[in-house]
Amino acid sequence: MKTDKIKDAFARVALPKAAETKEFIKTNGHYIIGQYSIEQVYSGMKGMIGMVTETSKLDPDEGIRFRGYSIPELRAKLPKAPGDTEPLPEGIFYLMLIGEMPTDEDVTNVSNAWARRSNVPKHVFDTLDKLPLTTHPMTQFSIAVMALQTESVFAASYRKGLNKKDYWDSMYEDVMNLIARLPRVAAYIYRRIYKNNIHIEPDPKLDWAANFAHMLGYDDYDMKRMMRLYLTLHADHEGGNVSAHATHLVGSALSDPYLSFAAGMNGLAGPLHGLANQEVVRWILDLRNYYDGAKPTKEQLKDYVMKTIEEGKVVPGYGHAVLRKTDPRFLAQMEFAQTYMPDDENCQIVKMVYEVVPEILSGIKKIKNPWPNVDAHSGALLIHYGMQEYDFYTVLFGVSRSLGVMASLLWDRALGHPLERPGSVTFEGMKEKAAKAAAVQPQV
Ligand code: CMX
Repeated sequence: MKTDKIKDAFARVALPKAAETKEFIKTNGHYIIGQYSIEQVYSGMKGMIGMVTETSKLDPDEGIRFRGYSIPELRAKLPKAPGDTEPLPEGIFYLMLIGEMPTDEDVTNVSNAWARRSNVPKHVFDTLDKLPLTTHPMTQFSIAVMALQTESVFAASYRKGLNKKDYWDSMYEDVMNLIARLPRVAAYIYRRIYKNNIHIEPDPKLDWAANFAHMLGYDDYDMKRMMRLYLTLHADHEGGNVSAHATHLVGSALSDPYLSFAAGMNGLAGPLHGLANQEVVRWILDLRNYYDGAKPTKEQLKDYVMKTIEEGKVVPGYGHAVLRKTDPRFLAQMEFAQTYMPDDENCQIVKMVYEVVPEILSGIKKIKNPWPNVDAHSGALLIHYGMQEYDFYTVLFGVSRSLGVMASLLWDRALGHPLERPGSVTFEGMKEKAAKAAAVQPQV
């Protein structure tokens, strides 16, 4: 069989780690590392450590680090296409998967592997063609991923009989094939809905992001550069976010990567998670309409934010379950906008929103984080390059998120992580626990 350098590199780092983890649990498993309050149980398990994720770690104040590297460090250090200023997403995938900063050659290997594995079977397009055009692009994306499941190497191998130790091997094939295929699927959905069903063939000479931009119909260099940044920035946000956790949870039942990723995408499609990127643009366009299309003044903007809150809605793109400062992914996009599109009106409004919203949200006691997240900026960049169809934006997020959640899923299987099955209690059971705790714990 042909050698696969990426697979060999993964086996080199993952297999000894699996043995090390097993030993670690044997010697340290009895230590108590957390005590959680009833409030935390009711708060969606926020802050509870309930899983081990290797690919990235989120610090509330500093933001995300991928294998220890911050966003500015990654923008500087990850390999780039000749002449480009932004990293190739192949590099962040390699970093997350192998845990080592990739060389140019490593990134070329990933690029070539994905180009080779990118064929999408016809029945996937036929499935999409049966859906009403009004089906939301994220629903189409999830259905297409499910249709691709016929190709699962893991599912076929498991059916034949698979040793637990070898799960990771056929998982690797699925992970690489799935990531390779997603840009084609996503571009098909985009052009089917918005470009009269006229499709563009892939160009195997292009890197993953540039080829995606090309198939979407955006061949200018600037959009390709932006796409490389976009697909790098959205790749991962440690293990507990809805898309990562859903992928991990479903994968823990040994559902193959296609089934697991579709679950993650159904979570990403929620407005409190990835769909917020389309909601931000909708909110900005509504705001502009409200003021007859003009760029609003700061006072008008403040009034509009208050109106949103008084109507019982959230200000999209602001707040976060973990972050307590401005998201460095937002800052990277703002810096990109200031460099490449300083006069863009929507980007200026995004900046103005950033100057206005945190102060207002800070004044509302219940809101834990008044600062912008990744979704507050991305839409304005896309509009600048001509992609106005904001219902599609979360699909772009999904293509990028595949990099982190698929790398994590492969680690889950390589380390032999078990079926996930947290305990639950009834309300009566919770009241009993509270009464027992009240008898021995100090009253607040
Ligand atoms: N605008 C108005 N109210 C907000 C708010 C915002 N941007 N962010 C939080 N709040 C409200 C919550 O709705 C909640 O209200 P209730 O108690 O009445 O339900 C309260 O403040 C407390 O929320 P929190 O503890 O600060 O935040 P959570 O961890 O519960 O939720 C998030 C985090 C992201 C869902 C929330 O901040 C939000 O809804 N933001 C807007 C949507 C958004 O941008 N989502 C994208 C996040 C990034 C991503 O995953 O892509």
